[in-house]
Amino acid sequence: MSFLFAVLYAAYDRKIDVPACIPFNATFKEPRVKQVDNTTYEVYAVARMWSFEPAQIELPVGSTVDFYLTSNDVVHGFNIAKKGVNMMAIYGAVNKSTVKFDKPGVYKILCHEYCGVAHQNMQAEIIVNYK
Ligand SMILES: [Cu+2]
Repeated sequence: MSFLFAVLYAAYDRKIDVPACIPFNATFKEPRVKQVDNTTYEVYAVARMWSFEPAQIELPVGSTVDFYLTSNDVVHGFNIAKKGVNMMAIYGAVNKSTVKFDKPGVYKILCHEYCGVAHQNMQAEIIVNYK
């Protein structure tokens, strides 16, 4: 129990979103980037053997992004290293994490859960730049 509080406190203190599991429906299997307002985006990411869609995501500096993640087949990982994001992509389930991109750069998304022969090629990228 105290571990849970420690995790929640750490997340709150560092302003890191705790990944959440949300109810699944088929619309989460349509990969897309949706702009909600000037600084807020939703990314619907779908992992499959052996790629992520969308494979390239372009965002302006200062964006806050809700990532909704699911898998089309086996379990995959979804790691944005520079952002400390570490989620699992699971068929029939949706995981969510919110990330703010304050600095320009290329942020690699890597699969960190072994998922078959081409696992090591499984990546995507987020390009954050000034508009
Ligand atoms: Cu993999």
